[in-house]
Amino acid sequence: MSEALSDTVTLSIENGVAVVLIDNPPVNALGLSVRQGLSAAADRIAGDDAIKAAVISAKGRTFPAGADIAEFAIGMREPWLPGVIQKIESLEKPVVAAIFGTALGGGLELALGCHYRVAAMSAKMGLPEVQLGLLPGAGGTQRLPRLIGAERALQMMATGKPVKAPVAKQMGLVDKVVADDTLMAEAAAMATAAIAHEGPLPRVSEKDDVIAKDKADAGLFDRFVAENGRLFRGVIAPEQILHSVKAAVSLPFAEGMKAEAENFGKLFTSDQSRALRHVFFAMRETTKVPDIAKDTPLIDVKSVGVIGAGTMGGGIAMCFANIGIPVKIVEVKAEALERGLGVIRKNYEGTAKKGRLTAEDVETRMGLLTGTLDMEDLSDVDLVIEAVFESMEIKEKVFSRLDKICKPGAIMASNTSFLDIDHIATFTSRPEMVLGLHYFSPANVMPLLEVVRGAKSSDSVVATGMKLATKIGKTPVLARVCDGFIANRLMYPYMVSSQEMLLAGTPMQVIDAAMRDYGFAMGPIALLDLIGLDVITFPGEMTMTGELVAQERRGQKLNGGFYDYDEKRKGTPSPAALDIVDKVRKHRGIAGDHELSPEQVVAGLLYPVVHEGAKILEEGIALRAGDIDVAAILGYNWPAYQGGPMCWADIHGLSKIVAGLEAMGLKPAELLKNLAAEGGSFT
Ligand code: 3H9
Repeated sequence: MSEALSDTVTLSIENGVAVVLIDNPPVNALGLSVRQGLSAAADRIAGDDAIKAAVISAKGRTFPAGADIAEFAIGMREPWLPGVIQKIESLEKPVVAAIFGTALGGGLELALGCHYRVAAMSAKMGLPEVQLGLLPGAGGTQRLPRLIGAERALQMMATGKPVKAPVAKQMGLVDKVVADDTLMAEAAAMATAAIAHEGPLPRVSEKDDVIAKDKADAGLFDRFVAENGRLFRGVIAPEQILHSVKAAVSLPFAEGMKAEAENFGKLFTSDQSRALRHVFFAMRETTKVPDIAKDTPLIDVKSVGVIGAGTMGGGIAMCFANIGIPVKIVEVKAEALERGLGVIRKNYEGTAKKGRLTAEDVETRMGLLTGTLDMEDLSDVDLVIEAVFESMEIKEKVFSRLDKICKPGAIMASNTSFLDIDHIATFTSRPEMVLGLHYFSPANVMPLLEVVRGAKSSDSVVATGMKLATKIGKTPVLARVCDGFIANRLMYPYMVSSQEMLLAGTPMQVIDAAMRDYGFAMGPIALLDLIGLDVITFPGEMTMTGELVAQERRGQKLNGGFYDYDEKRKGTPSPAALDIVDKVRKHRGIAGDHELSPEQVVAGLLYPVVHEGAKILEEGIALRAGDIDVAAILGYNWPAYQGGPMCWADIHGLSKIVAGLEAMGLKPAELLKNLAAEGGSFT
């Protein structure tokens, strides 16, 4: 008989062993009622003589995957998790954690508070709090080093990467790893065996043999920082994790816990954590389309056709071959087809060289790709994705032919990055089957897929597009039709403003450094060089990119661009480009003496992005501000710890942005102005 201790925790007793089960779907997060239930369980275990030992585990798919992140925003109530875990560890009867699924964050900390840990073979364990801009705040920074040593603990906490059960066993993180289907029986047996065990219970907080070595190693922390510099760049949580682990090594447990709580508090209220928590939920929300019913029938996509074997087409084809779906690739000329297939093979072989694919995988995937010069061969595929040259005339030719070739029920998609999907749909007799699937280059790598919903696209077609995106490992963001959809439209003003700023007198390296300091991997001018100067067209009759291209400088791919590049791809401002900057200034009558500070650069480049984002929302192109943030983060490497443009705007201050835009001579979007006026926010 099991007894409910709270809405989400039950206890049953079998042969003197109390089995405490958490049942809080979907991931058994440690919300208020779970903490209440666990606290009550500890009281019961302590006070009931019929109970000699206990097992803590969960129902459903996983041992708790952490604190309830949703609760952070609404304010947490007692009992707090660190106290609950302490109460369990202090029990005088043995408690075993039976771990399966993903024991993450507070979930793993709960397991660390138990006296013994047994894990299912398929389980994973980790402390991913850093990815939310936090640190493990329920004793994790104090107990983990005592168990596996400070260095490994730092590694796990600063990267947030989980380890698999066998590795956890090797590290000493768990006592035993067992076959998945025997977990509960093994845990009960372990608890029963522990009843007979004499001497004090093994409490991690009382262990000091492992960290004794760390205490003696004076250079440990400096070494960790020196070897892992990139983990600390821009973000504040790793530093606080480091301080907390230092406390674990140098202070008694209780004092270390105080230090951990203090450091957790600093992060909890930080802008970075607010931003990263927003991103966590935004990433998971993009698949939700409010006006499409959950039970909308999906179209079964068992085969795909891709038109165009260029860089885009090839990358798109790989996405499907990677998950075992056969792809027919159509080209006009045999050489282009051969070249395209050759590039794909080289790509796969490169991955195999890095050890991430076997030679057999390469052949299996290549075996799923068939090249053809005849579009008629697409008569039996379930989905066609067109990735040909961006010209409406060519799209017309392709889609009107596809309309004749494709079987009824086949989806016809375009990978266009700016052309009107609704217009493309008119080239067919079945506009409801047409949508945009906009990949980012390289298509097999970039995690974003914009699913573009035409005015007539059917719900089934849209729902299938969204589902398919997750199947091929992408995060879909739904967009309505407009020039540039979400990510490219959003970032165009950023690129344009960077050109204007350079002409007005801020040196390119100052612009780029300001945006690197903000958190981008590279600034906008260097980014242009990387994308290629012939890819984006800027307004004005004489543009710097136009002049550079006229000199055969197309960026990193050809002769350098704004920068000259050495063999290590390190760029220095090019004298040729500086001449062109001068030439364009003269032509346009710009003095070029207006140099901005780094803060002004950030404002000058990002305020126009926020303005554009507000228009994208206003026009209903994106469903939510969070979708825009996800598109910027996944499509343009916007630093996640800044939350994406809309969340950043909320944190930065909407009124400040409105005033800044007006000072730049721009009329802020209505939505932005209204939100600023009423003290509202995008996210
Ligand atoms: C922490 O523990 C702090 C402590 O150290 C200190 C406290 C004092 N809370 O990802 P999925 C939801 S910080 C609330 O799609 P999967 C998620 O939003 C926490 N909700 O599934 C989604 O909802 P919906 C440290 C959560 O199978 C649904 O569950 N822990 C939480 O691809 C399914 O999620 C972490 O950071 C949560 N903790 O992946 C772990 N977790 O269906 C965060 C998930 O409405 N979680 N949800 O969209 C994960 O990494 C993945 O969710 C997991 C499952 C691997 C568990």
